[in-house]
Amino acid sequence: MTALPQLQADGYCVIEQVLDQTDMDWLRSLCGQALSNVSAEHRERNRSQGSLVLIADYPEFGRLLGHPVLSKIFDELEFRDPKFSSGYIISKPPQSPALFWHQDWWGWNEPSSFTDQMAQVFVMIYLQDTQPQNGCLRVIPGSHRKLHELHYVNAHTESLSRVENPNDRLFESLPDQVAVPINSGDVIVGDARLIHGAFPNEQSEDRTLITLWFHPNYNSLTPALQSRISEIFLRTGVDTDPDAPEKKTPLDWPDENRVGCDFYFPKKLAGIDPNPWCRIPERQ
Ligand SMILES: O=C(O)CCC(=O)C(=O)O
Repeated sequence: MTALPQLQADGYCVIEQVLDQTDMDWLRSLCGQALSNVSAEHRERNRSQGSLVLIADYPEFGRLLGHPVLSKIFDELEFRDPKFSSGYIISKPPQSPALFWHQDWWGWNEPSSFTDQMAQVFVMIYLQDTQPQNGCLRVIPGSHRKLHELHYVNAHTESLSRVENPNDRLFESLPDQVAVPINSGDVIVGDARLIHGAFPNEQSEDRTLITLWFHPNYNSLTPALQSRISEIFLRTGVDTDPDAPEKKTPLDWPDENRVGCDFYFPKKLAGIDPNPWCRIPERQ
């Protein structure tokens, strides 16, 4: 299946070998510098993820946002008006636990959440070959459109992030899971509604990933959703990285880092209340 039909049917697709060795070396070096600033407390608080570092603090990531490979992928996937909200470096140390099962959509009050409309997608770039043994992505295919029992569980809790109960079922394998092994240079795109998680990293090297969040058809979203997206972009009303050295947003980036990517930045909507956080769908 080509990328767009797979994304529509399964809720994710893998686009193979689009970033070259130079890109990957540069990303590994940039993420390595950012991760060297991560505190032990941050690691403890995000034990399941491994780390959760906002790329907004590192203006050099403008080059990734503006990379022609991304716009080519978006064209292929027929994203008409993609806007960026946030991005994270998620790095699992050696011998670290699974990432809990979850989905990332927060606008379930909006009726379009139950249609084919994709309001938010992840773009995942793993910085090394990644298989089940070193913590690759695992997904429940089709769960972006067919609600699963796990959609009704709030997985975005501090306790799960800290792995306070390693026996929680959200860390376990599921009968309907599919592993998504990839090679360095591949890019995964997936619908935020998809139930997904990651295997434990059982190997002796870090497993590092960059997740970028985009809104493929931003201009077709309600003003309330657009307003929340702008808040996320501006790091107001939510902050997953409270101990970051300075709280930058991409609007603080020097011009040289914004050029070629600022058309992805959502505009601030004056006088429009942001959509309430609604991370769990109502039972249909
Ligand atoms: O760590 C991973 O492999 C997946 C990260 C993830 O699920 C996310 O960014 O939402």
